[in-house]
Amino acid sequence: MALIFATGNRHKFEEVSELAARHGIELEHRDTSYIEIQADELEQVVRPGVQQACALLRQPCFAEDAGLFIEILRGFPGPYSNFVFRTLGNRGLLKLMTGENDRRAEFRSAVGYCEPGERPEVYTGKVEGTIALEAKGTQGFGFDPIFVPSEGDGRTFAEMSTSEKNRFSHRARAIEAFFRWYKQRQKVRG
Ligand code: ITT
Repeated sequence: MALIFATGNRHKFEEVSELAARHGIELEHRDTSYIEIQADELEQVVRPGVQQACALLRQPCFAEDAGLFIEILRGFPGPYSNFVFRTLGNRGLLKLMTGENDRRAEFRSAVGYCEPGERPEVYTGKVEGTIALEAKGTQGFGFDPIFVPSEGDGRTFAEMSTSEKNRFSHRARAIEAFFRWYKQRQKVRG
């Protein structure tokens, strides 16, 4: 049976599909809109979100909540990344960072899996990096053009292919942890 990924973001689905294929997991996309609550931690956002998606679908599914946390801005935009991307965008964030030498930031991801009537299971991942001086690259989505991962070669996420981004990304790390647990459980259940 295919594993359902509840997300409205097709880029996320594309990234996760590649990881799923490596694990031999068949993925199904459902654009289930669920209400995202306001909270400081992504785990607190994804837990009720995936529970809601699961209740709507009446099937096991997973969801993911991600955000960009900028050190000098005390973690902004963090859990408000979606709204900030739609309003300020990359240009607005770069403007906020003008003249700033401390450009450290990290992407975080929280993946929640839920089965009907059960409490969600949550896995997290993160990647450290810096906010670039200017936007570069056309691949990926969201803040990818302004984020340079520390473990990379100086390119932004938007200058990388999906499989390159998956080598370091917050999402790939959280998803890998989740898939390992999920496969183990499937094995135990037979
Ligand atoms: P869902 O339907 O899965 O919730 P979303 O686009 O609303 O999709 P999130 O709330 O998890 O996703 O993410 C908030 C925003 O953070 C997202 O819209 C992007 O602008 C940004 N973001 C998250 N992950 C990113 C990534 O890997 N690269 C660049 N930007 C990212």
